[in-house]
Amino acid sequence: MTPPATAPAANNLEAFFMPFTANRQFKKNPRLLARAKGVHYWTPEGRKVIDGTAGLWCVNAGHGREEIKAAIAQQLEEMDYAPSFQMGHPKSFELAARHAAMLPGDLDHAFYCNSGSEAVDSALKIALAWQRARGQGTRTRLIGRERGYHGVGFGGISVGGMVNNRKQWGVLLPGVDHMPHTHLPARNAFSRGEPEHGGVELADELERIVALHDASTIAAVIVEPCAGSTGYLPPPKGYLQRLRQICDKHGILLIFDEVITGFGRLGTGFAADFFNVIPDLMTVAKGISNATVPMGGVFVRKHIYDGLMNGPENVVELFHGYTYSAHPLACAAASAVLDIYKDEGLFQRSAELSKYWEDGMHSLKGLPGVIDIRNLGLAGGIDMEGRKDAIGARGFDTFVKAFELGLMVRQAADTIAMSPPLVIEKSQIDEIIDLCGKAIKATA
Ligand code: PXG
Repeated sequence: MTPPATAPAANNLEAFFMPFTANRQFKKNPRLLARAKGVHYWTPEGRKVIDGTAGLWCVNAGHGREEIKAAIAQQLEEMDYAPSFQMGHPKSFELAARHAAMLPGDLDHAFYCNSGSEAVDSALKIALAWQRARGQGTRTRLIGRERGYHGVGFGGISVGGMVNNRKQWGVLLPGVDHMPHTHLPARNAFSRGEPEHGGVELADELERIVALHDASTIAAVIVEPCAGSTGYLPPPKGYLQRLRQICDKHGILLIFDEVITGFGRLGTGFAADFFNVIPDLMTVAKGISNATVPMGGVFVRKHIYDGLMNGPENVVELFHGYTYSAHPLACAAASAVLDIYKDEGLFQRSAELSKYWEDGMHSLKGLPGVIDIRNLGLAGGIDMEGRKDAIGARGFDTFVKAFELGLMVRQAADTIAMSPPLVIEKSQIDEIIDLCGKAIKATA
């Protein structure tokens, strides 16, 4: 179904202070999206663009899903809003029970919020509160990783490791340290799936950090199981398993930030399933609601929840939450999304398509300036050689060219990342790869 073209865009773009955007450059030469259905966007002029990125890694079930629309509309009719502080509404409990049932291991309690950034800050706070509740209040350090992206709250940028997201904001949280990132192009370039080399030795860097600070000062380690925003970096074999062992050995909580990997991206419900490593806490957002209503969450294991349920019963156990925690519209949307994932077997579909996707991505090897291609599940990254003295220029030009050709990709410096909706067809994967290749050639 092709949505009709809409009226021309407003002619004044000045007032909106755009996020993570070169505002002045954009406003001189804007790229606008006006409609979406399935795996396509349409510009205000009616030009069709295939969505190679599921929006921003979030529209896993495809755009314009009628079932989600109906669930949101019905909820709006019944009750627009209800507080979740000292009150409750049925859909929040129902959703949490559904999430608990689909999560691996004993990740069986859900805390809800409105975004990945809030999920990360909530998880870090829960980790600190839990350590304190079990009498280990000296454990206040948080360990992240270079090139990590954990959203834009002060907690998230502190444990995050992307320099541009940190350098404008001063000293950030104190007592944070970082493990090295896991990108080893000299040893692992053009890996298909999990890279072979370096997993255990990279994870062992955590031992070095523990030796430096002493385990008694460290509350938690947070990592994306497969780094997303930095250009899609699948972890080398054995890495996450080893991190789990080290955390267990030292009483450190392990947090998986599954804002991108959660809800089917790797062909399993969660990366925790894919790697068979159960974190103590897991953060999610994006695919939880198919991006229809903003929502995030922290899933916690039984011992974390139980550890906080102490003291007098009339005392609030966690002094944390948001006005819109478990917003009824978000819960209604998230529940409808779970039905779609299940009824259409979308996680399985993602797994089945991942080999075809891998072959497509790696067919771009040999294009001018392409120095690495990586993939895992239904996503991947392509590194291009940067232009002399102009880091990111080639990447940006490639992103713009792709959009002109009718493909949406994401760009981080000179890396292109793609992560199509899980409802993508093989012929549409062919189209994405073809257009991406053309954009790369055009900017050589
Ligand atoms: N954690 C991870 C792992 C993420 O990928 C967040 C937290 C923050 O989520 P919110 O909902 O607060 O944005 C993210 C978000 C990109 C891109 O181009 C990635 C994200 C957001 C925007 C762009 O890679 N990830």
